[in-house]
Amino acid sequence: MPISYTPIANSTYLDFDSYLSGAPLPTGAAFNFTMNVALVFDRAHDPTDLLSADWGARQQELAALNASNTLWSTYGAKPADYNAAVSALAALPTAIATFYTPGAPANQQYVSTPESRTLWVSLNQDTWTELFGTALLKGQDQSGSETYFWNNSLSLPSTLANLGIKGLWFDATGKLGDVLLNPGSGGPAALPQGAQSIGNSAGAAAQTAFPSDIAAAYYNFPLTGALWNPASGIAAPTGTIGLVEPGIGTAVPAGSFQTLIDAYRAAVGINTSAVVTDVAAGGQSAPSSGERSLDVGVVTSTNPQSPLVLYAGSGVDGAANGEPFTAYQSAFWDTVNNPEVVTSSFKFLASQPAPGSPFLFAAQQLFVDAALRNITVLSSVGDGGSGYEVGNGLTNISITRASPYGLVVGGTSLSTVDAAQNDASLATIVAAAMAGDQATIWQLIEGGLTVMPSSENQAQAFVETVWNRYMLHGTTLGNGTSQGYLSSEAGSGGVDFTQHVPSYQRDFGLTPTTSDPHALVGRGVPDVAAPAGGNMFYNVPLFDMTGLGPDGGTSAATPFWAALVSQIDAIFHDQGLPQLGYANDLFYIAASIAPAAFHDVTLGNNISSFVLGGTFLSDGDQISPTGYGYLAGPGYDLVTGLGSPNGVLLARALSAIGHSQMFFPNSPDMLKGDDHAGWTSGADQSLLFQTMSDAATQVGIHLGPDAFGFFSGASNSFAWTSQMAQAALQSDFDPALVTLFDKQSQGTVAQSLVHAGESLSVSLGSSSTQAIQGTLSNPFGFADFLSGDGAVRVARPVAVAETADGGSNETAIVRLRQDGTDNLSITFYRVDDLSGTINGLHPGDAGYQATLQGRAYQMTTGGTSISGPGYGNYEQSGLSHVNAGDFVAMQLTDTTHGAVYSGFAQANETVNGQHVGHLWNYGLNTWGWEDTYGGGDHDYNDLIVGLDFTSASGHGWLA
Ligand SMILES: [Ca+2]
Ligand SMILES: [Ca+2]
Ligand SMILES: [Ca+2]
Repeated sequence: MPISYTPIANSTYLDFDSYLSGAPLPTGAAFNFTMNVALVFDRAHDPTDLLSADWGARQQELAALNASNTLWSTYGAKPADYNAAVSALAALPTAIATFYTPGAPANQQYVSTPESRTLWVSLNQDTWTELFGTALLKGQDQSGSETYFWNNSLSLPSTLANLGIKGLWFDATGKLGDVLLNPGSGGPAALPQGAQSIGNSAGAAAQTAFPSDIAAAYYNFPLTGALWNPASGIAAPTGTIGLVEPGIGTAVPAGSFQTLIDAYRAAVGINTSAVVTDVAAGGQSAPSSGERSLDVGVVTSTNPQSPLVLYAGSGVDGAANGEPFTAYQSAFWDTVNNPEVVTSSFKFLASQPAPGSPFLFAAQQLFVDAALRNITVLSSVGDGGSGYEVGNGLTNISITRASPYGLVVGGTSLSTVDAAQNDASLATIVAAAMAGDQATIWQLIEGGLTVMPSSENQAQAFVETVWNRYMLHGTTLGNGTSQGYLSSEAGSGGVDFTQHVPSYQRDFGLTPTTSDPHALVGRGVPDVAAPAGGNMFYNVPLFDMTGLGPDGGTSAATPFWAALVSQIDAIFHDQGLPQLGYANDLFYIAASIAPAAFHDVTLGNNISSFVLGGTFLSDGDQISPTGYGYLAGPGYDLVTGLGSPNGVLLARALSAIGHSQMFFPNSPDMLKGDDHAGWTSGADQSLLFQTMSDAATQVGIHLGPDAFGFFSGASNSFAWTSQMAQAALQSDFDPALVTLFDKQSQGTVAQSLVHAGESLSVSLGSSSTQAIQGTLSNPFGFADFLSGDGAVRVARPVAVAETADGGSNETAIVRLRQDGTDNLSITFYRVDDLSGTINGLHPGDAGYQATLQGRAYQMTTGGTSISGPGYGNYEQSGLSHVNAGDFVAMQLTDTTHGAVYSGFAQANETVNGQHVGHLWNYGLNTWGWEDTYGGGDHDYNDLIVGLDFTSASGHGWLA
């Protein structure tokens, strides 16, 4: 009886890796082969609701599902369908064998289990045709390269098609290639001569350092010094990190991997052996591998305490091809070593599958498995610039690795003062910074600068730009072997238009759109970035794991971020939190409420789209540049994402968010609602209304049926921002940078009591506003209402003590930075509600002041108040005996002038009949004070105050 087939939608050969190509198929003929193929099943239940819950709820649900052993009966394949498929395959005229053995341990070479929804089968020229209804052919594509391909669509026998098989993948590395569009006459675009992007041309002055030194010196990783060094005896126990090393694993050309990695560690200054495991059931071959040397070198140098597991995937035995998909899969399903973090710089066999294709389904669902296994996956965005080395004239990214459940890492170039002074492309910015130009230095601070630029500090970080080494001389891109569009010299980045914008990017206010003529919207990548070369290289083992040498690429930036995530996991465990797992949303919340957690990269581009053929020469090939790509800029951009990390500030922000979501889900948010439904007040509370506008403007605040308005002058260009205030709360932030930006006036702040449930909206001039990131920041006590004319920050003047693990009798860390010359002192006290009431008395009432003193927190430095550190300076203290959910208010005393100011304006002096606000909110539990009677210069930075309710917990590694 002939087999009845059901076609698989979107499964032509071009759907596999050539979406939008429209090219003719290769031509060729049948041939003999053996290939292992993954049949990927649908899930028994859709995990979307689980994965779109907030992180805290997600972690609790995953823990409950694991405890009841129902995680995979819920979200794996339906076992009955899976087993029926095994039987149906065996019942075909030519029985098809699988890698699944019921009741036996999972096959380590090819993960084939109902839980993983994957059934690997071994096919040959006959069984392929029997299974898919069309032959696999071998031929040549239009460029003359050998490739396998098929005609028409793939089908499945109808007995199988109804069992939930939705995805397909192939262990056929290098055999199923993409097919490019006939290049036609696209381009050429006008390009500048010379370096295509700034900050990558220091040449011999480019720096090389051990990854651990880069982490400590430039990215403020939390576990450095004694917390890093195993010899100290107090180094933090960072968890297991999985490295995707397809087909390679721990095989080396000569010597033993253990001896070689330990020799590298010794060079770094690590006196213990690495704990290394390989998972290589299908064998591994022994080539030199730059990718592996980067992964191993960066991770083991930065996190010497982390056990490493290297995954060779299907390996090299039998018909295996070590396709990266198989190595990702064995990492995600390693229930023996259970890596918390998995990093990969290897792209899948296909990068450009069609939406709705079984190929994209297989790749996307693999990352969902990782999220459900509570693994954080770091994926490199790739090194091919905006064109991704695909000559279709468009911007491209690796669609198969742009999962919303993976953290995608882009590349930057970090220039020290020394490198910058030797990089002609940075001459203008160096000259301006050295001359003290405020605009330039302000921009550098947003990029992470912490020390006033000076020729005296040659090793100090100066500026971080996009990693892009493309170079044009006449019509020649590159120098023959490198620095052209086909030589992996720039961070990729762009838009995966096959999926919707992830909720965390939408909530951040992003609508990522391709810059090519298609202008398609989707998921933006990367999410984050780190150094990848240019003017800063990592000192790592050579390709054969011997010796030392400089290397880079997003393949270095990615394990660098993996090491940081692993450090944060160790801190989370120490504080009583689960590991981060899938946590992309937390990183976007952190960027919104704690912007100094990221170095914002604002300079450079990754433009490198092209078509094959034409009058330009790139790496020996004739091309025509088409000029589409992406620019770095303020905030999130499609080259460097949210930016590179300030590790400690990021860890503190994630800790605050993590504890808030896990232990304070019912703490009343400042506001309820969103821009679509409108906002209402989440509580009876006092709220600040802070105007931030380049021009003078009228502000309207609409509260329920009532409204009030006020006039605000323009904000000064360097009025302090959340980023500046939070950066300044680092002990090593240069006082000279603090005082350089003194006396920068803010706009007007008003303050009002608002009732729970009252609607709230803001207008600026004649414009309405939207709280673009309001859903992210509002749980942390503020929201910025924006229009084209500026913004009004609605914020609480009171901190809610969301303590670690919801604990009481805790210590809250207080960080202070002074940018006023008076002698100052600050008192923290507990109030009964968010309006500042104490025992029925309201701020400003007679007797309030005396009652307040009885509510003052004891400082860990003694007494119930703390003096300011002096002009430009920093100091740190703590509040003792803080209980979960305490409402913490503040009062400033200017002892020079004998004045006392409340965080509640109603208790303060009046000017023109209006009470003067002395407090300004700067994001996550951070405020600034204006110390002058009547408002003075309105710069609200005279004393910057940060409260941190979680960093003292555990060992206090973030304190
Ligand atoms: Ca940026
Ligand atoms: Ca002032
Ligand atoms: Ca000041």
